[in-house]
Amino acid sequence: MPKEKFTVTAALPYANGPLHLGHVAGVYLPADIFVRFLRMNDHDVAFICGSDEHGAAITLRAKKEGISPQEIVDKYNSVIGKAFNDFNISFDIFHRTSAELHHETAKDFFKRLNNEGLFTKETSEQFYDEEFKQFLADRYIAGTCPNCKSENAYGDQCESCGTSLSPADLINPLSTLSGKKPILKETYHWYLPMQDHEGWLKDWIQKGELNGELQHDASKWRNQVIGQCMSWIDNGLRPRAMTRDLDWGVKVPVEGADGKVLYVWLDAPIGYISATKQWAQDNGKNWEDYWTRDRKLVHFIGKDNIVFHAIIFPILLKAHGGLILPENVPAYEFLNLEGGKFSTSRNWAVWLHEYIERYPNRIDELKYVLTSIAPETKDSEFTWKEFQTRINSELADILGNFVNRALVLTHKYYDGLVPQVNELNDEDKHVLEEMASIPRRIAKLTYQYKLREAQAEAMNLARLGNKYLADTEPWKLIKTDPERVKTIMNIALQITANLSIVLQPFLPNIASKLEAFLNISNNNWNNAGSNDLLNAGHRINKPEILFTKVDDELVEAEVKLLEEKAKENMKFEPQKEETSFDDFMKMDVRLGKILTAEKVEKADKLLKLTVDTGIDTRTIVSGIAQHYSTEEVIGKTVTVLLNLAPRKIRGIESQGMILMAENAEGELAFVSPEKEFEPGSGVR
Ligand code: B3M
Ligand code: ZN
Repeated sequence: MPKEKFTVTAALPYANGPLHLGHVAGVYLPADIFVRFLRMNDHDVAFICGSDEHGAAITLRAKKEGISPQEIVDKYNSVIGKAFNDFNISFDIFHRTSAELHHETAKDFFKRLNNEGLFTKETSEQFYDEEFKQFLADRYIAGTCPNCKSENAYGDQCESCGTSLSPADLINPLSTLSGKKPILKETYHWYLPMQDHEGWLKDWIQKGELNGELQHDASKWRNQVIGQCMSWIDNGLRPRAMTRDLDWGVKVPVEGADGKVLYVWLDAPIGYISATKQWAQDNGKNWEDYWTRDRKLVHFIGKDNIVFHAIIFPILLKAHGGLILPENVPAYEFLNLEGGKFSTSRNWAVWLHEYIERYPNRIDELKYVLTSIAPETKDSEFTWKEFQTRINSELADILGNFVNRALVLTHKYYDGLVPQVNELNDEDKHVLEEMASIPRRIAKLTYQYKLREAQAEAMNLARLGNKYLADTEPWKLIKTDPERVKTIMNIALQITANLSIVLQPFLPNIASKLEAFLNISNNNWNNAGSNDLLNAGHRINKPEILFTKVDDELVEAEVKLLEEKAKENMKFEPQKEETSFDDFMKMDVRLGKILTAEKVEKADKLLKLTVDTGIDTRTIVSGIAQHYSTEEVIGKTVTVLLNLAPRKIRGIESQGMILMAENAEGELAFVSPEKEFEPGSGVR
């Protein structure tokens, strides 16, 4: 392949928490493999990343921890940066969007687009928290989902049914800052009228064309990327606000924009450019060489970032003018863990920095496993059992076993000197042909971003070697046909030398060890496939064991640790003792309507309610006064346990119980029907 120029980016991780294996498998490891391969093929590559340090999520975390957003991002920029370094991810730069250079770059970018009239300034009513004196970004508003009635919905999305929402859609919206009902207040923002760009976007995404000229090979784009983009476009792109009423972020660089910052998804992708600028400054290069012409821009991301990298950022790049658009956006599906989704809040995760602390000598093993299960076209699953199986049955039993035999026998028969190859038989020729074709297959797959299959091809070379030795049994032949054995061992050593090349993108540490064992240095892909990488008489070094097997105790300990950590974070009690249907049917649960409500003297948690139960009106005392005001509950249809034995509470006879839902944070919610049923309707 002719030498080309690539700018490869990996999604900027939010600096509000550590990285887990899902992030690694589904963005950073594949990006690193791709870049290592490109470098081995003498392409001109810039590998760009950094931490994404703005956005509502970071300010929320800072509020929760009682520290400043800068302290949050400083902590996680360093935790994440160290983890990448320890995991041998070979970025050319790991920058950060709170850096001054990024703020300048993002402001210049915005000003240029705004001066060219790309944005429209619109006034609208947004939710405002009077107590915190702050407009509320989408994640700061919680309420009831209009679609599934779950109370677990936010201003941008319902966490239960996933419906994309806007704050105005929420039923009973409340501010997550004060817990109070927000008011609607007029504000203005700069909007990107995305609908104006549907025309060219369609051609660019589906055919790779821009103004009739071919820009990229659309056939190499993953179906799920094109599919998601086209469904966004076919549903009609809508204007999207490119600024926010927040005090943390890149200040909007125009008159009259006090208290406003750039929308994080406007500023973060520009972070790729500012990181390139910093790297170019540090290395005496011109950043424009990496963003303005004859270069392939490749964005490695997770599937939840597709629209930002394949629709919004390309609109901005094109509008800016003079900047390249992505050649490809390899988006990954999600990796799950031991039957569940990775979850920071439930601590259901294997954190990268913790893995490295526990297994500093198993970096490449984890790389191998994660690439083997990479969620390239569908969600996949990490289990510690599969971790063990792939390391023991593939790395140790195939790669490790083959390399060890080839090197140990060379020392045993030839005192560590590569033997002369003699006449080749048909089996030898077949093996050498296969050895030559595997690097070509790996290259083809890698240029198609099929890295999981590419790694499997590299392992096929180890399988080829293992089988060749098993079939030829040099340890038996040595007594009867030592000349034949020289040929066999020479070929086995050539295969080992080829492995030290083709494994480099995937298992760089292991590949370096092979080079050290063979006493060679071979980091150019062009040498892959050759059958004379080692000359007769070349002295190899003593080998070591490449892989130690993973024992059952490690698997059990890790699964136990995961379950224990999750239990610590378990939001909810485990299930109670089993009950019977008959016992349940003894309970008389019906709908009721609250008619009146009053606070109970000297009892700050209690409300005295009168409830229409459909069969009578009765008094019920309920411990909801710290969650609801009397005004809020009057008129509500609620679920009532009618036949609970009456109890005297603070001198008031309470006849029944209002059933409430309680979440992990201790917030209460009524259990109300999704339809207006009358009081007395049965619940079972
Ligand atoms: N910070 C990553 C995420 O959505 C987001 C990527 C920005 S890349 C410009 O988790
Ligand atoms: Zn919903």
